Amino acid sequence: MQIEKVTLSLLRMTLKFPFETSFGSIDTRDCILVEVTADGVTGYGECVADYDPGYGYETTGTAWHILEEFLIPHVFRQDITHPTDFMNLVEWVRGHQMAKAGLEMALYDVLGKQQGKSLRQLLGGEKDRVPVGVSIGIKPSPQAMLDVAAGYLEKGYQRIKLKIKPGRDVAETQLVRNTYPDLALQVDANSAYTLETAEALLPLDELGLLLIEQPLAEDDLWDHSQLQAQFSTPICLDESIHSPRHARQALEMKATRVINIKAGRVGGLSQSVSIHDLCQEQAVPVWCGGMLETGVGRAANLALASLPNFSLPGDISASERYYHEDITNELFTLNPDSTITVPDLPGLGVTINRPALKRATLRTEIFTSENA
Ligand code: OSB
Ligand code: MG
Repeated sequence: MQIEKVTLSLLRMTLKFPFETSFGSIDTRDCILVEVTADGVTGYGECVADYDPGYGYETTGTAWHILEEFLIPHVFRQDITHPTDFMNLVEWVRGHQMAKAGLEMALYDVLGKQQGKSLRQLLGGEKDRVPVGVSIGIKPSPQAMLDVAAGYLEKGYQRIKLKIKPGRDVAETQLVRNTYPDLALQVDANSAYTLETAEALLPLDELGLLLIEQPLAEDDLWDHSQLQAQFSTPICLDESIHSPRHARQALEMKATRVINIKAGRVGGLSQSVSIHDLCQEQAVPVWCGGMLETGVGRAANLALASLPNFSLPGDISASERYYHEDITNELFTLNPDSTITVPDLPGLGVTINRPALKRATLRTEIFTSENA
């Protein structure tokens, strides 16, 4: 494909409810929409970096810089036949996985539209509906957490994830567990503990949780292996895994028994498939994480989660759970069996709601082979 034009748009999406994690509370979610035109076909990608570097080091500011200065000029100079070419081409850019993944997703959308194949087909997905759950932010009290969980169960979600941080952890998880003894339940600490302070989480090991997600720092692979040895509940790594290599090392070190795959965090969809395949060979379950995506990134997550070893429900909730106004015309809804249907139109299978996009856009810049 010969890339003719790339448009970046910085978006600020207004959440229906504040979302609190161990690294902060947000009312709005920023991201970058990447629009690629190649051979007359336009594809979309979502770069999931947020305004601030609380989840990882990337921000919309760093991602814009890396895209503008390095990734976009590079793709204008190359002939790319498949998105996996792109990943090899930009390997020389160290890190910045979210910036790479945003552009790569748009290339997949273009390729799918050119070939008349859905992203699910391009990635080798099988399921046409994928099991999903909901990720609930930290609340001011255990009772408030329980009330919110009850509301989502009423809507039909069959798997709940509770965000936790020191002091807002055991009591809320125990309350939800005692109220719903059979619920598929898991927690996510977003790196809020150290090997020492994580001792406070030992009571969670009695609650039959599916997994405990990212208790320790991103670069604490070794300490995660020490912690896993103290817990019978599987530890699941999110922030720590940036590549198939990290995934292999974490498994060899027994730092994790489950992996949360987010295409943004690992440099794109093709790397996500590699991690999926590696885990499948070792009978290690994976699931699709979420970054509060718009309809664009949500469509990609659904396609990814349709691969066979995505054996735990994903953090891919219905569109209505997130934003006052999404930027796609297609809105994803929850099926009664706690699944969401995977799009099957060519590419991502979504179209852009232009007026909504315009309302969410803070800044746009167009790059062509002449000005990049
Ligand atoms: O750690 O999984 C996480 C959102 C932003 C940053 C990190 C995380 C999350 C979520 C949201 O848990 C999941 C979703 O998109 O519904
Ligand atoms: Mg997480």
